[in-house]
Amino acid sequence: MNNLSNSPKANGFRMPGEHEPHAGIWMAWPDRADNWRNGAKPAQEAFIKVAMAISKTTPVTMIVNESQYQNARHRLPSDIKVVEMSADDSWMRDIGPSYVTDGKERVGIDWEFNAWGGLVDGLYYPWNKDDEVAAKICEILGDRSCRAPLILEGGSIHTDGEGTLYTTEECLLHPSRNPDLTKEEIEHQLKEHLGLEKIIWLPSGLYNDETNGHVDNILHVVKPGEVVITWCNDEFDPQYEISRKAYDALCTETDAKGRNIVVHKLPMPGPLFITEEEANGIDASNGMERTPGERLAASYANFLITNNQIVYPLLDAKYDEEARHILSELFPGYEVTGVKAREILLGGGNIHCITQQIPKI
Ligand code: KQY
Repeated sequence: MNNLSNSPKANGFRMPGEHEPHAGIWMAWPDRADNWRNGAKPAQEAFIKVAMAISKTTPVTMIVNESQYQNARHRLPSDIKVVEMSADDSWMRDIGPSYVTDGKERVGIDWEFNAWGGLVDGLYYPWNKDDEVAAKICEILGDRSCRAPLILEGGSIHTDGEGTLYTTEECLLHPSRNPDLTKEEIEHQLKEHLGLEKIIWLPSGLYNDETNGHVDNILHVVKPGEVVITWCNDEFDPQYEISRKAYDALCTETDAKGRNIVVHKLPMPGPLFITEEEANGIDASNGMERTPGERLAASYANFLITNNQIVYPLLDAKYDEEARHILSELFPGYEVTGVKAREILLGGGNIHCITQQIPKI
């Protein structure tokens, strides 16, 4: 499958939307002390709560480094599978496979991973264990995998399952990802690997997002032709312009099926900032700076859709209920589960970033 003349698209494969049925969700146990405060113990509690919420509707598998295997196995409920597998950190959305299917078979697309920027502005080095995770998961599941010649993280794309992909120029055109490829060449790789017809580009992701603006922190596909984005009403906030430009880009586009895109809005939590106590609990490192007072890239759009359930981050008591209400209206008949997620946010992402779905075929 690695030769593009024999691409997944040419073979009738497409990437399903997240709203389509899932066979399982994979996660990775956090343990890096230079990303997760206090030896990652508070983050581990948050990951357990996320896994338990998901497992109400979907089987969960947690990969864990050897040194943490016993701890994870004892602390996670027995219905959550724990698999020892090496990883450099715990962002399964970005290191796991992006699955495509032809209705008979599932194939995992295995992107090249460079820790959100490699030696240009990556967040840690080395990242080789993370880079091997997607192929290992496919092998465990008995699925073929296809190594794609593109540096890309799963959180930098959202698909609708009907030929449309949403992404940001800030991330995919960043010099730290694929500087030798043109925008058209990147589009070609995406279309051929994921079975797409159209790419919709937002200019940027959320303000101060250390992933170089992953789309999953500002937008989520609700269903084909409908998305929800993080909105900001304060014209003095840097997020104000970013959200407006995203809205304008979406409203002036049609999707792969020629539909006008319906755009819903979620409130922006906060703004939220890292406290001195939180920053002091994180080991110093070269890539990930954690300074007291730094703005956190907080967004309710960073939720997971899985088998008639929405698992969304609780981030700010002032807006958590409003976010729940909006998500309940957007997903009628779905269970909407909020999980306290500040500890995940402190690591640089949220619930969507730490999960990866395996589609049902
Ligand atoms: O998908 C993501 N948002 C990953 C964030 C990585 C942050 C590493 N500190």
